[in-house]
Amino acid sequence: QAFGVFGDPIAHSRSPAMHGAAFATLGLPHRYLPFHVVPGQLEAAIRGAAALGFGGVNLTVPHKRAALAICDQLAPEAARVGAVNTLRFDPELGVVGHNTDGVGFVAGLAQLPGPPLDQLRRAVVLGSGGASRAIVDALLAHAPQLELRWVSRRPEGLAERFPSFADRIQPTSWAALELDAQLLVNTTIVGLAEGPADFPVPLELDALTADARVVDIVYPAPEHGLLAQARARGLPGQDGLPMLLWQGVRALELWLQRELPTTAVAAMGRAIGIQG
Ligand code: SKM
Repeated sequence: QAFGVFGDPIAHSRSPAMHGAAFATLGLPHRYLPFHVVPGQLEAAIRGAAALGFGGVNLTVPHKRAALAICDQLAPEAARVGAVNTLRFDPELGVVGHNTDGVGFVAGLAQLPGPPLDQLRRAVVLGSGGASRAIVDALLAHAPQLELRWVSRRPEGLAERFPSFADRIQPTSWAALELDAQLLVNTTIVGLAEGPADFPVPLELDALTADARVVDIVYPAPEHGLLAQARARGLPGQDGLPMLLWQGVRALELWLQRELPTTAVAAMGRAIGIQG
């Protein structure tokens, strides 16, 4: 069976190597290919893949929102987040849209030492773009005690995006940012040397708690960026590769309708240069 990833651009994607490694380990004859799909062709590409008997596809930038309207059914998290990164072509249900970015983030985070999610009380998420919405949703869904500070240049209306979690979201401007938290997640270009002038770089990480973790989903993370600062303070940190790995694992589990063995997860991690 065929699988793939649609994006524009797409040449940089590590998903083909990652999923290919899983199929090899599982002894499956499936194929996973990258496809350059421009926005105007998204619907035709999805219908075409379904007609050709693909099992499913991943969607990456810039297709995750546009795909919502093309899906026949949406999984609850995809509807909440307002974005789809995994399509499953189901003979009865049609095109089913899922979002595995959030659960992928949470699974990656669990690999870093620190308090378990159900004990997490305070987190800061920098940025309000597509990736951050999936992360905010998954964190609030998995960490019932969590109060989350969501930092954006335009914080107005952020909490209302998640009616079921609105009372646990504190929309915050960059100017009012306070970092007394157990988890700092960066989904912006903060830390990149060429970031815009109004981004506060470097951030002052001193206020993070002693058990705090830092995740910078930009990858490869810049040498002088947040992860380097975290490392200098002895705090555990990770870049975006664990999230990439685990969103792929969860997508593949949806397509194959079974849990992946650790050998397959490890092979997928090796294919992108990390430990799974
Ligand atoms: O959500 C993922 C997507 O499933 C695949 C991907 C990639 O291949 O680079 C990146 C993320 O957007």
